[in-house]
Amino acid sequence: MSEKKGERKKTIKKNDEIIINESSIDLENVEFFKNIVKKFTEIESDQIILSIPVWGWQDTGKTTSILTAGYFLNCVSHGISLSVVNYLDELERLQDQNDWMKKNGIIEVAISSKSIFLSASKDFIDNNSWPPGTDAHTPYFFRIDKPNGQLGYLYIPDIPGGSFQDATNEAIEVLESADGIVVIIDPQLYNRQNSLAKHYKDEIRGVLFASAKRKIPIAIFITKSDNFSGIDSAIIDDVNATLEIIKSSVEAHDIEVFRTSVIGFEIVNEKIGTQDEKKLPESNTRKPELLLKGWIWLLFKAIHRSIKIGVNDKINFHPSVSLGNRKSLSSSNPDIREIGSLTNQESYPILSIQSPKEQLDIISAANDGTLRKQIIKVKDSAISTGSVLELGKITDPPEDIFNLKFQYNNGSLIAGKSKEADVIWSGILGEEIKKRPIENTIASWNAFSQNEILTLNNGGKISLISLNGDEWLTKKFIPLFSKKSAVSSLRYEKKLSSVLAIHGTESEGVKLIDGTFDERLKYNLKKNDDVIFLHILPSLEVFAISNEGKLRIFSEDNVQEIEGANITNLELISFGLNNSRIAFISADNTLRICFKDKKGQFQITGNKYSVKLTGLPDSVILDESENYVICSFREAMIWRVFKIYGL
Ligand SMILES: Nc1nc2c(ncn2[C@@H]2O[C@H](COP(=O)(O)OP(=O)(O)OP(=O)(O)O)[C@@H](O)[C@H]2O)c(=O)[nH]1
Ligand SMILES: [Mg+2]
Repeated sequence: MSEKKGERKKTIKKNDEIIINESSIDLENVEFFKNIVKKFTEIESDQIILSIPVWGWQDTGKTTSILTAGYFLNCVSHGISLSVVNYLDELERLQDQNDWMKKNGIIEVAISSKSIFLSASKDFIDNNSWPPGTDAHTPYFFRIDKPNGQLGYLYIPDIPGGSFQDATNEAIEVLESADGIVVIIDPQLYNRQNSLAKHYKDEIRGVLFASAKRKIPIAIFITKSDNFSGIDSAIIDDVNATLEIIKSSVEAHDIEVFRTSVIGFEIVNEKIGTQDEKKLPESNTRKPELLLKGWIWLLFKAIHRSIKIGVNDKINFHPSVSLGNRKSLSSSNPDIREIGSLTNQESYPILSIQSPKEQLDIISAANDGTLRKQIIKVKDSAISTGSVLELGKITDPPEDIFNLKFQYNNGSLIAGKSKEADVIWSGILGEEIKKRPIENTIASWNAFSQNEILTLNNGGKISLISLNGDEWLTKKFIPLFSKKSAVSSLRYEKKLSSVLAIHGTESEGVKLIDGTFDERLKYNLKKNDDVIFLHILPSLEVFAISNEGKLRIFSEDNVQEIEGANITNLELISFGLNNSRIAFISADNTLRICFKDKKGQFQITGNKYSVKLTGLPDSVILDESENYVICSFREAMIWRVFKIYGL
């Protein structure tokens, strides 16, 4: 009994008094870190989801502060750790319970954030380089752990400083759904005596007042508080004193000022010697404790606030991560613009593979089957061509090589006709991509691994075929559908360990575990009989085209017909990696994008924001980041590169 009582005391109840007690922290205490570890350990709550934007002007230290917190916070020493979300099952469960999460595509945000954070950390932590200026909204989505378990999730929208300066819709939205805010202040800029500095100070006051009014905890970071920045400490003292005055006049229950640095005050110029000044000190010599303290304080306050008032149901995750420039971010109109072209091309793009930021890695093929990787660098909405690498050859290529469907899987390339295929080419990119017959003609296929393909034949049989020496052999099969149809699509969904298939008017799924078909799954889609093209998207909605060229998206309970999309050329449709966007050429020779708007509805770009092409391209490739489209014209030997803005 007595033990139970003790436990209850620790639990945070929805009672203001206890909460204020539990959430009070003494920032000056020498044992701050030790105490906070204990306090985080004691929190008991359901999974919490927080949204914490970092406000600041351009180049003041927003991205660096986020990357530092993401890497250095460690629950054993700080009470809290941030990590990428790798296992999505828990998040899926949360998403199932919350419609707003579904609408926002929280899973997609987690997936894209993982690769963004891991690659940014590589530069910032391992290579000691400062991050490039943020040129589009970048979602950071972390799992929050405390010493004895998972606490929940943290969304940090990193939007360009320019968006805050211009007060774009995006800036307004992230501020509106905040559970707490970091306000970054560049002491040098703040201290200047000119009209820009006056404007800067006015804006800071504005954001502090607005956040205080919304009663969210506010952490003010005076950034670059280190010797490395060369900012005089007297300036920092001055700025600190002014901010303390504002702080005491602001009526938020929680507001604190922190002098922060991603490097640490102790590291002085001498230490870095003659190194390139632009390089950061080695990550293991950095001491960002004060910055971490600011984050810890803010997260602790925001977590308690969230426990008290309940989960945030207004977070806007901005699922479509665009690379639009600062100007276009202020407009919410999706817009496609040409940013350059490549002339005298003897190869034509067939596929885009994952590439570093500001770069497109395009695999191209020539008529004779020669494969190449073409690097295209993108900077400030202009392109330049990088190196070209020969990557082996497709042996015995068909005449219509560009009409094949290509899939890239962990270094290997698989190709075949998208319909009625009786041969499949496969091999490691860089070596020979060999042609081999398959036992049955297939209606659709999907690479399952380097040497395995899932196929669906006209009769409705799903097979897992694998490469055995020089032959494709059926390993396992299951007759899933009873009617014959030549129009079908299948998709292996890793998260569900399942194959989902649509075959004419029928649809069904089946578990695929350890290479064996297991129980069947319901996958009831609305019936649609006049379709000539089907493609299952990762959301399990289906992108379909009717025999009259109408575009329809159908799901379990709905068929959405999208006005104005007349698609007659089925070869000129390109699905991005996440399939949150689809590029296509409509019958009027116009390059358009089909995308999901913030409400979760599919739309297409209208005439004004699409590109009318003079001739019909031979191929259309939406790049892997889904921000660029490449259209190639064989006769003219040209690739035209387009950028998608405003999504
Ligand atoms: N000395 C010092 N310099 C810093 C620190 N943080 C940032 N900087 C400098 O400020 C520059 C900009 O930092 P970012 O974090 O990229 O700035 P941002 O606010 O994200 O800028 P935008 O993305 O353009 O809006 C860095 O490249 C560094 O040169 C710091 O703690 N100490
Ligand atoms: Mg930035």
